[in-house]
Amino acid sequence: MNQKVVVFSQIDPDILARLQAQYQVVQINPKLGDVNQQISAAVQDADGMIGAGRVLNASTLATAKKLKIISSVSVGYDNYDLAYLNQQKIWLANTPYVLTETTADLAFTLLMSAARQVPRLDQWTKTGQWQRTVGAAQFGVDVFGKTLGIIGLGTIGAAIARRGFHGFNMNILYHNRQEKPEVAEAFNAQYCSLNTLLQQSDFVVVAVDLNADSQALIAAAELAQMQAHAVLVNISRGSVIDENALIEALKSQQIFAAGLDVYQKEPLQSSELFQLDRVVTLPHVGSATAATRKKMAELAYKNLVDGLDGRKPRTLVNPSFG
Ligand code: 8YV
Repeated sequence: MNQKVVVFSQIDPDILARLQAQYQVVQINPKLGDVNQQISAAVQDADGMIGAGRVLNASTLATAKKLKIISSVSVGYDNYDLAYLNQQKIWLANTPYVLTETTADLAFTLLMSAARQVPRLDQWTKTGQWQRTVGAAQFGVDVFGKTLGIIGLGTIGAAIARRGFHGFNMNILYHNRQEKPEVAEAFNAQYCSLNTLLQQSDFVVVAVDLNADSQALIAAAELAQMQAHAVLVNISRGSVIDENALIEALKSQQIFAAGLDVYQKEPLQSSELFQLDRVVTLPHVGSATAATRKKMAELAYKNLVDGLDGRKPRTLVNPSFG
């Protein structure tokens, strides 16, 4: 009897077809009712799972009796209860590296859009408000040669730093749980405390994983240390920033602007952020190009097949017990 695979989010159709040809596939469909109830029922006799964007933990996986592997189509894995998966000896694989450059491109897109107020001025122009030479209300802030502070010098953070250093002649600061001189030297990045980074950066890009240390890492006290002309960009996870504190900082013009791709609650369908004209909001599209999502799906598929065949997946989050 073919092994059973639960597909718990939309995945690439080619990959889905391959899975359906190899395994007994059950797809979770939000239109059919409560997703967690569907997952609990489907995982009872499942051997593997593939997808993204769902919380999988002791509650949703309690009925899983023979689950070997969860293959996440994402680099972030904050929505999986890793301690529980380790206790149950369930492999968790993710899709790092293949999305690095695409996500770093998006981070810089947000940085430039917020710096020069592109969405706001686009609408201003299209709604016929350009009736004379622009004035201070339409001015942005310079990027070239300015100071870029990266919070989280992981693979994506390093790719963002490379763009700033080589592309815009920026001075790079970084804050990380530990110093990474072997990475930083490539773009002359200086390690500093979070406070120093916030005080000295013209642009602050948040690129950390979401974990116990980074939850609400940027709150009112941190925002108050930023410069009035500074721009904050978040491409990590929404919960790394206290969203209410950010709204207040923007309303009181403590900082110049923000570029956001992630939010405390997603999908975000209403928020005071939408009323703030110096905030650029994107719908969690960091890795969202056709080519990159295809690469992520391919890697997640290979991880799943390896795990189902008892081989250690190539990008494993929890290799400790495998
Ligand atoms: C994912 C992401 O594509 O990879 C991650 O961690 O946040 C995005 O690139 C998204 O979570 C859905 O797959």
